[in-house]
Amino acid sequence: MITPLRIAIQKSGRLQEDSLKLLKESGLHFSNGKDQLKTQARNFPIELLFLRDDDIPQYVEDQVADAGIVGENVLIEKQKKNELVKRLDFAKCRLSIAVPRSENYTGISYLQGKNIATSYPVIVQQFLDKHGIQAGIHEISGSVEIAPGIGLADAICDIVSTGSTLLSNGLKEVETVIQSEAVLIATPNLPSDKKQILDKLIFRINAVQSAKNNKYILLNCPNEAIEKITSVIPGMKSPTIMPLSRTGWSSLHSVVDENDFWEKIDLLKSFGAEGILVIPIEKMIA
Ligand code: PRT
Ligand code: ZN
Repeated sequence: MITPLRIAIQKSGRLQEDSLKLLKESGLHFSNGKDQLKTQARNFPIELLFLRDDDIPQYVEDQVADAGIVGENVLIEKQKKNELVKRLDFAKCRLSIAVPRSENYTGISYLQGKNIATSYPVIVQQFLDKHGIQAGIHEISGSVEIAPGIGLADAICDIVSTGSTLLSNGLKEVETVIQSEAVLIATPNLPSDKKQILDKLIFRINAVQSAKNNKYILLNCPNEAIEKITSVIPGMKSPTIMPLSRTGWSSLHSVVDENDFWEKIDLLKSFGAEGILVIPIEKMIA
């Protein structure tokens, strides 16, 4: 029997839903009943452990879990023996320093001798050291944003996404310390049977991610425009061209990167493309 690869994901919170969604899109079927501590995929040798995100790096270091999904902020803060295997493109945020809006912040030297409240003392210390600043770090585990208001600290360092939490607490963001997103981590030097399972999973995640970043495009064009259009949307190898029943016209199928999609559409229209259809792709393997 194959020993399953054990992956730790967040039990509840901001990472849980997207972690499960990614694994499901990668073709794993499992039941995830509420309050379960672990579950086994029905069609793939993977077992999921549901844990608090802060504990995942330690479990991975101890090899109780072989891999895990955490925010990069937690990975860096915990300083465990974890390998960053893959960035996962969700739960994007940044860890930033913020000060009361009324303060005249002139630059990083403002922080010299000040007190900073944070749940990320290691990352903050690294940041201060890098800039040669001496400041006090006051570690608190939650509601960091209220610290300046109650006189606990002069500044805070916390996760920012939209910025509305800072705004509603009378704070302004003054320095970005790190950018973060969800990451897949693993124990370094996994045994080869488990490494093989992890590699298969990574292959599938890559297919899911490429599909998200690309669209399938179909259009009609006069035959003389095929060459120009192909140079704009070359696709994976080359576009598929099929003749239309109307003489002198073809249907061209290709793949286009989501990011430069609108810009390319304008160009394609200027070359004479018509009847452009753009369709989502579910999985994409180059
Ligand atoms: O219970 P457990 O310990 O597992 O969860 P947790 O409460 O520690 O973590 P959780 O679920 O809040 O966040 C998990 C991970 O999501 C974090 O480690 C980040 O990597 C990522 N993430 C992404 C965020 C946010 N966005 C985010 N906006 N984590 C927290 N926030 C909070 C932030 O702390 C602040 O209070 O949201 C507020 C700021 O949001 P804006 O939109 O107002 O700027
Ligand atoms: Zn946590």
